[in-house]
Amino acid sequence: MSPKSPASPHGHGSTRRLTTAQALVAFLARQYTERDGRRQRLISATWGIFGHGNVAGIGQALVEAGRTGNGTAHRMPYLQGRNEQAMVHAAVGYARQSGRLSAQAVTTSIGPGATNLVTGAALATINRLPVLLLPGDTFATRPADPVLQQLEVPYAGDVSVNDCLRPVSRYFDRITRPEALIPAALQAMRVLADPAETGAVTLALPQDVQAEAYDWPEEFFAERDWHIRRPAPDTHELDAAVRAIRSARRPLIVAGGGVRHSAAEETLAAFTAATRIPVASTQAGKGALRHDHPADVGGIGHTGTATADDLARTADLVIGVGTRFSDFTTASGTLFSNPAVRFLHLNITAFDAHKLAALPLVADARAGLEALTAALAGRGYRVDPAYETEYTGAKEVWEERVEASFATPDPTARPTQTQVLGLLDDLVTEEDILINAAGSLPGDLHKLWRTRSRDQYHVEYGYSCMGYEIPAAIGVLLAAGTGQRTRPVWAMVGDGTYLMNPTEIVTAVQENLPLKLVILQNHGYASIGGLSDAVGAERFGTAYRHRDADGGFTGPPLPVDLAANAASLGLRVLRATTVDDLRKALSEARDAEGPTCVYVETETPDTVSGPPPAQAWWDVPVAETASRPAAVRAREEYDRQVAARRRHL
Ligand SMILES: Cc1ncc(C[n+]2csc(CCOP(=O)(O)OP(=O)(O)O)c2C)c(N)n1
Ligand SMILES: [Mg+2]
Repeated sequence: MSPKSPASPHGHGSTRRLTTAQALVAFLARQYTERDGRRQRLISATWGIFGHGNVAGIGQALVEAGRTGNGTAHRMPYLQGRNEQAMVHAAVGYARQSGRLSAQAVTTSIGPGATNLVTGAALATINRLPVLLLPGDTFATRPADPVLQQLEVPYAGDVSVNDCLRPVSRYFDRITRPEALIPAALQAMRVLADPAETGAVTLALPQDVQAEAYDWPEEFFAERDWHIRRPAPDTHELDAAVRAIRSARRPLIVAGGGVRHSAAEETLAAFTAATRIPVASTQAGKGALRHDHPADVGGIGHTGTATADDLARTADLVIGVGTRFSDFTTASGTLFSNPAVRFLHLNITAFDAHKLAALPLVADARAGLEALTAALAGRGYRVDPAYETEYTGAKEVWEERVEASFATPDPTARPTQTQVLGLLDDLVTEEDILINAAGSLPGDLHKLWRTRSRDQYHVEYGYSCMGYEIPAAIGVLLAAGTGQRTRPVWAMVGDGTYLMNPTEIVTAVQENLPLKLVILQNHGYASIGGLSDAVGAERFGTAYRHRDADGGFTGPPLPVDLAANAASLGLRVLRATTVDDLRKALSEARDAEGPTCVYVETETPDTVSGPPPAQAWWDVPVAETASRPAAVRAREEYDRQVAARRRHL
């Protein structure tokens, strides 16, 4: 990195001769975000797996920036992953825990390394979480097509496998000349730091361009602050929103992930304190209020509580705050069944704010709630005390259901999954963070978990991607740790999920991060097995068992030992058989300073020891014609349910 001043193609000023990769890394190390007076690095570290597509370009640049970068402030730390998809999950976990104020980059080789990013990119974009993807790409100069791992498209010479990343990226560019990096890098930062636009951002880097030198204008390497804006509502939209709230008799708030991204929890609490409007939450919004806040009525929708879902059925005004109104939230269009129901939606993206033909209130969640609170204050709006008594009472009834699911009457028995949650509930404080994404756990957690702090509940349910949990826990640990003291971070996985992606255990061991992994063994897919049963598919292909004589999988469980597997990757493993063992193991894991795993075989729950049944429907289309009776019966039920669907116009 030697400054020099040749005749610059940029007119005047000094330039620095660097490779494209060196320039990109130096640029990334000098970007900051700022919101509410807090300033932090926009890209705090770079994950990478090297191959011929990035080893000599970005790889060499990371050596310079990690070791000999000028001063510690502009170092670019490198994190070594094992699987490209998992590296994106880790970065996403980091970004979510950082409140989207800080993100990480992920560099990969060409070909399989790059296409392994696609699932992670989709997850990031769907959940509106920032991550910068830097896949290598085939030569821009095309000296010897096809090079190793090059996709040849006979009808289009400019297509590479990286084009798979376009639909899952919020910004995509291919840097085919060094100087094209300047506008592309600035656009990439704009999107990452834009609360309405953010998601996966991809800069595809042809391997020859990565290594090519160029005289960069010195200004490109100046520190740059990206203000994370909090747009205030439009006065016309605000007036309409206030009128709608003032005329509502049974309003219900649906709090989504936007409440958390905006750090609007306290503002939401102040709004409900003034209005006493109850707050239901989506998977991403759970934790917007603490579970014991009087206005919190728990999860909403297919995996919701009876309290929230009954309120949703009778609500005359549903006030969305930072939600995507997914099918799980709306019970596939069947939940909001009051004929007079209207929607008001406070969302930073106009795209979401207009869903369900809502009155849009396009604004940052915190700014919007502050404006609503102020506008309503002078007019003394508050819900009828009878409505408040109704939902407070319903909440108490649901609490009894939670108690029943968590209770462990026999300490020598094998625990059910909900009893595992009950034991954790006994153990954790507001410090602990629980991570999960798929299987039967998201439903159980959404219905039952008593969230004690704003960021305790980390369930990725935009993409519900099996295998998110372990790498995400690493990202969360990197974001949540302060000095020697890290918060207890639990990755909760089913056996199917564990098998999907255990590889980043090695990364946690390498970094000595005190990951607490809980493996719940039930020999297959309890979730999809149950769903399969309900839709007439007879649990086909959902159990991990030996083949039977008929060719199905109803034989004995497979002799796999996931505890031994986790131990082989470097975890300390505590095996628990009974409720009592498990209580001790969880407590020991919580105190552990290194990465630890608790392994438990769970009992199939009965109606008492299991989770409450679904309180609302979810649309999974059933075979319209079939010869087997299970599917015929399931279709009859399906037709009955689908008849209740409404289009909100
Ligand atoms: C990557 C990925 N593939 C497939 C699915 C569909 N799916 C959802 S849950 C599930 C089974 C999860 O099994 P396990 O982790 O053992 O949890 P359990 O259902 O037993 O609670 C599957 C296959 C998914 N969500 N993610
Ligand atoms: Mg399972």
